Amino acid sequence: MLSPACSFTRSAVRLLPRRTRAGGCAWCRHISVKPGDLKPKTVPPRYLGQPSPFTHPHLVKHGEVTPGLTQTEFELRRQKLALLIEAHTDKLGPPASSGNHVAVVLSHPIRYMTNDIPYPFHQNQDFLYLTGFLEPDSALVLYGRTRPDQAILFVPRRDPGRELWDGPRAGRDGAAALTGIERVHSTEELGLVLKSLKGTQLWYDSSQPAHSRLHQTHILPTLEAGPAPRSLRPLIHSLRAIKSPAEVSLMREAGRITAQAFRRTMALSQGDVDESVLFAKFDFENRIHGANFLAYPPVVAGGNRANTLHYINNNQIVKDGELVLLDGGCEYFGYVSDITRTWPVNGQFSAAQAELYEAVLEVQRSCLSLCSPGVSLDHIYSSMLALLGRQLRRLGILRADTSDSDALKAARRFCPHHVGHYLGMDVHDTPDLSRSQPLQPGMVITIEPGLYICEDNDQAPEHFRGLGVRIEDDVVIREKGAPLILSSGAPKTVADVEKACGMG
Ligand SMILES: [Mn+2]
Repeated sequence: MLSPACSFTRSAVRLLPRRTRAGGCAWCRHISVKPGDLKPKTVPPRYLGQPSPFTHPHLVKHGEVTPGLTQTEFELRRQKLALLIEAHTDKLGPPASSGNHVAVVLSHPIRYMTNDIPYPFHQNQDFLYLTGFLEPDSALVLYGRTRPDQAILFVPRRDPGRELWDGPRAGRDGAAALTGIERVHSTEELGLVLKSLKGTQLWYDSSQPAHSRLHQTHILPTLEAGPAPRSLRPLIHSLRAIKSPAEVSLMREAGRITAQAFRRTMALSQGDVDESVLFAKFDFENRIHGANFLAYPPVVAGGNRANTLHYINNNQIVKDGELVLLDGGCEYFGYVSDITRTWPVNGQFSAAQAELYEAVLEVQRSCLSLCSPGVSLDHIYSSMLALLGRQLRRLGILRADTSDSDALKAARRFCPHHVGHYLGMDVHDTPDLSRSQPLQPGMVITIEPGLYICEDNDQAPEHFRGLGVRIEDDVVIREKGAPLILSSGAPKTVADVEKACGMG
């Protein structure tokens, strides 16, 4: 029987009778009650391969799949995707065969650092977005007539031999309890199930399969048998681009954690400091305050190395009197931050450093003020170039009589990257979404202008050579009023940065 203390969702409970053994709950084994027992016997809940309400009540609340995200929210995402597919079908014309649709999203495989040593597993975000399931070698199939609103989840079979090495798996019953998806099969049945759904329009991205082995074994035969699949990724990305309140809360936390990591890393600064020390401090401060890990290898670039945009060696000495540029972010239960600050390691901007820094800051502030619905990232980028061009003239890096069009060209040289990108589950989130499309409430973007003046640039005034400055914030677009800045806790004005550096 089902213990009253067992905190399952209704959908899971409906499946329970045939899975109940020995009077206990087969999924979480919350409390085992045998007929005739005077006192219920407590058995530790079974670990489901990822934090769950049963094993990690301090992280995952009842009804949630991952921290902060409920089964209902995941179900809503799948329903929205089904509606999008239906709407898209009307646009593209009827599918090649019957009116049935099947959408397939694969998980990532385990990737190996060397031999049989795996990297920490990182889930395919599209799969994670639709299921919340964190195991490799899994798949989601959505199917239905006119609208694919029925879900089947495929998960690795339980295997004591493998689980001895890799740790427990959810298995079919655990995955059903966790995700609320009632129909769960073992992954090896994926091909068979797809075959049984034949005569359908397939929605699947075959050009870059997320899992090449599952693609070859299970999907290719279906692909060869049927009409060309339609691309699914752009539809998922258009959903992922608009964040729900729960997603914004997770991103707010990621931003808060990383902002305070910046404050504490600045406090550690001193003349002559190894980039690797700042890197380690930043990593530590993110993790110790709740981040799962850094979202990407951070750039910790002292002096002229700030002009190498993707410098990630982080192994040289930043000298007394130099700036350090740190571009870093964390991942917090599937959502990331991406923040850049530039500061003097000895805690005091020189006159030239402050002048260049203030110029970038002014441009960054103007760009932030443009972040509202209807404006596109590309539009903010054009504005950034114009504003940077003006600053380059003011700083004397360009001659005062430089024409506007030449100033724009120069701005592109001194800032070779875009003003920003979409942000969410990924650092460069939803890359299928054009930056020319108007921003909408709930979108999250970065705003990150910079000016980079190489030490060998003999066109620029000498006191600016070897300086590189970027200032990057994470921004939520809101319906009305000013945008929400998720990274506002990271010191940004010259005064605040110098104060933070003096806190050590
Ligand atoms: Mn960025």
